[in-house]
Amino acid sequence: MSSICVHGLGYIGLPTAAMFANYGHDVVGFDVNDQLVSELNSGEIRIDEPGLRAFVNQALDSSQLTVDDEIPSAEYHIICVPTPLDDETKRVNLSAVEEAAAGIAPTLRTGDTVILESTVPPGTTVSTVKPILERSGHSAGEDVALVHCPETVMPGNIITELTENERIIGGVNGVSTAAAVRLYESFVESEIRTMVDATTAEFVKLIQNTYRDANIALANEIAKLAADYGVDSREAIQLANTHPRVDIHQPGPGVGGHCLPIDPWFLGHDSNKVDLIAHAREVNDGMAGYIVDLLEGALGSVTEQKIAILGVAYKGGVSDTRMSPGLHLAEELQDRALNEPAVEARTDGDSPVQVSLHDPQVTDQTLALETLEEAVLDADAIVVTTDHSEYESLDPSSIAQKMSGNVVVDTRAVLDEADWEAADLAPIRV
Ligand code: SAJ
Repeated sequence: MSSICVHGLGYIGLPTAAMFANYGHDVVGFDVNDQLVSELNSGEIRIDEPGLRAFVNQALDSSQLTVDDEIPSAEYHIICVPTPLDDETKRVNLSAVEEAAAGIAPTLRTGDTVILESTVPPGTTVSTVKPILERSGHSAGEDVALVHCPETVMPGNIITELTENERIIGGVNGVSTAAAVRLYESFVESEIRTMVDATTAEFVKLIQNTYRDANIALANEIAKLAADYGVDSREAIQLANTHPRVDIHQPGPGVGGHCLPIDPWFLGHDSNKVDLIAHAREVNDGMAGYIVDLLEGALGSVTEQKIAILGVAYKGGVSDTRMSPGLHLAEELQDRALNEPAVEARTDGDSPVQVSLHDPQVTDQTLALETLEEAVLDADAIVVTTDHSEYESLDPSSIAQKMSGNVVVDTRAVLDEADWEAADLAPIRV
């Protein structure tokens, strides 16, 4: 068993720290946020993830996991801090990674291993983390080990995927890679794949999410084309996917979460070869505008209308609203209505479109979410933007009674078309 310090106790760091602790390692979870540290020390878990509360409490109760606001010496340091994208420049902000490496450097002893799990542009482990660690006088790849081991877990299924997913590990040298493999072998049940170097591991992680983003962009473009030809895009994609070498993803209201909308930008960070990948990002971000076009086609204009958005979680079954397509659509509706010439001339300051938000899983108090009844009451149109299972069983006739219009856009194909048609609310599908 090893001593481990996990840096950053968020979506990835906290379950990772608890996992190593529950497998018998001595783990210290470190975070720069004092408030978070004291919450965790009293057993409070902010992150809403199935099974996480009990899993972390098990680790804390056994004292295999302790949470601290100071960095201890440890045989393994695992960096799981955020690497946000600057929206304007589309470049990564590595300050949390730099700060973590600078905090680790003075604690390093010969034989220790530093593992970067945060998603980063190719080359970051070697060009950013390595020189900061080497301020300690140690040399990465000689007397201390340094690797990139990206996380690959899906929010909503993190604890299971931590053990069941394959891992990729790339060290600055073979000794580094072997040191990390020994550690992850303690709980990973799948294959651990070793890469020739850290940059390859960084690159592989990014092309996985970029593949998914570009594939969804293709599905979204297919959906728009299918509408022009009067073809059902979902049925067409399902039939196309019966071919053994075709795997087209599902169209929708755009792509949310903290990975797919960001990682393609990291891939092109220090290269000018990005072309289709950037365009795919635009296609996915442009879906909100396409949905407003559909609404305008059905309503004439969105100005002075009430639109109910059902779903602000970025995908079904989670309460996470990061980069939410539903919230993006709400902004797009306001922008489109504000740009109507008649509205531009208005001076009363009232919002030209009324947007109500509903989500059965999101608890964020800052979002002014309404009950389903309130959200759809007197609505001219409703748009389903998240594939929550709760939406599959909505009762169209009771919704029809509350709405004042009859426009329904189902961007996730969750509504039963025949039932909704029978209630005179034939859904427009994306
Ligand atoms: N989406 C579609 N159509 C699809 C599939 C997804 O529109 O066919 C949308 C979702 O609704 C959501 C967005 O894409 O808005 C992203 O959801 P997701 O389920 O594709 O992925 P994430 O962001 O929850 O997690 C991804 C996963 N990466 C891959 O599957 C390659 C996960 O394994 C990674 O660990 C995670 O990114 C990450 O942390 O990088």
